[in-house]
Amino acid sequence: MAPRVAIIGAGFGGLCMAIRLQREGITSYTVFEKGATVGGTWRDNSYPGAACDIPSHLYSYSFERYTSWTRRYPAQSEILGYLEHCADKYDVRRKIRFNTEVATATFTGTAWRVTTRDGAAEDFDVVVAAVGQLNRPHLPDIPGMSTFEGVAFHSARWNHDHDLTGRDVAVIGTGSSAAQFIPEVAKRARALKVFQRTPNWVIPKPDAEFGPLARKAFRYVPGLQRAYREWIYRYAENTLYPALARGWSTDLLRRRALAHLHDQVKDPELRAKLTPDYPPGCKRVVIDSRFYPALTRPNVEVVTEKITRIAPQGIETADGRLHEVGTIVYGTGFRSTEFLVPMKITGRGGADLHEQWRDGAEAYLGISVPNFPNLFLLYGPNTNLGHNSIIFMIECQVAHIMNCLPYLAARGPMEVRPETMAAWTRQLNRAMERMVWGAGCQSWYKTAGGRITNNWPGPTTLYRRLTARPPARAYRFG
Ligand code: N01
Repeated sequence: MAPRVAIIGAGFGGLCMAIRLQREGITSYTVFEKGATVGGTWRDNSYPGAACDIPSHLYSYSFERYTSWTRRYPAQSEILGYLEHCADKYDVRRKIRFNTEVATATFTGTAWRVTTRDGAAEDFDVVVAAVGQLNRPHLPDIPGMSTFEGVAFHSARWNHDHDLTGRDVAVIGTGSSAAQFIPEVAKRARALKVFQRTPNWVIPKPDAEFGPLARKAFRYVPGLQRAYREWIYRYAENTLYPALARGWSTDLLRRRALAHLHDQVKDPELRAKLTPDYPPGCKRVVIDSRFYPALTRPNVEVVTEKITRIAPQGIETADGRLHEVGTIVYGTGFRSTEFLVPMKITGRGGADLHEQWRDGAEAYLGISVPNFPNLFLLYGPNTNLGHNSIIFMIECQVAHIMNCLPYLAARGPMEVRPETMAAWTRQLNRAMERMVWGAGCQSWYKTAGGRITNNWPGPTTLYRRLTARPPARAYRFG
């Protein structure tokens, strides 16, 4: 009998899992989705200018080539359209329970009992958690935040009812999200103050619309889409990855970013503010061509003084200035190291997943956790990338889980062996040593204790090989 599978989340990961099951004829699955539509982070991040900085043809499933991409880098609305298209084409939408948030998952010895916030409970053989790494907004802990008398919101919960036209606006944060919405806010606001704590390395995003000829070619020339996708993938793997591994292209990346800064920012004082003092790639490189020009507009000021307090009228900085604004947008990122929070996941013998992960989340292949049989993670610990498409990683993970299903169906619940997990962690730590992420910067890749729990330190080709290995030796059964 086919296993009963609970999938948590209907973003890129959850949909990929559902589609693979559906295509293999396994229909005994349910997708739990807390929101009202598919899309996950691409549904939640609807801020003006939201787009992907990975090219459309690579930021999509390998099995679902799409002829509707209108540009090299997809806008958020296009990605959502793509995911809606996939949900319909593969007929998985009817298996999704929308507005249904999973509260707990408990291993009973033979099955997983999944309960939802509305109190309903149901048993499954397998749980696939596909909630992503960037699903919970991080709001900073700045004194006085609650006293602010204007309108404040986080970039992932954009207040579309609040028109910014003619207003005095502050943006806190200058990561990849802020870099995308700052140009849009700058166009509308009377005055915009950008509070930058740490400058980022920024490289250009060579975006362009596909002309009618290119779109026709992608539609009708056999193999063109596949070849184009392969080319982008290889390019990222062979030029960007070595920069993150402190290899041959490190200096190239630095020079590219500095040249971009010099081209777009002529004022030496502003340029100095925007020049990072840590190696490129240590924090996620921002890929954007519109960010710097927005910062040079006459109505925009980049503030680098430390924020000391939020006052009713605005933001106070360490130099004693009060920056009066009526709107604060928090572009302050996500609670990225708190995997699977706020769900309570209880494994064999009452093991609590978050207790087990108190020093940082870890999972074999980023997928399986000792003491948690038949629980699989998509986009789990140490599977994020700084250089290539996360959809590639998700497809590797789904393939691994699909390989596991016949084993657990035949031999009972499967759980990664403790010695496999220990060897995995050792290898990961060794590989991590050469990566640039440890080079003295703070980033969302790390826990407060400095452990890198989010990123995959190898080439993605290696990850594909490792996840494709037959699972029997790594797991124990029953
Ligand atoms: O978040 P971030 P993000 N006081 O964590 C600042 C993905 N993404 O939403 O650097 C002052 O990168 C913080 O400062 P610092 C992508 O992977 C993908 O922008 O910590 N400032 C930083 O500037 C990306 O990396 C796409 O010193 C404070 C900012 O807030 C990830 O999402 C598009 C502060 C947070 O930056 C997250 O990006 C967009 C404080 N107390 C995003 N606390 C694609 O195109 C935080 N900050 C695929």
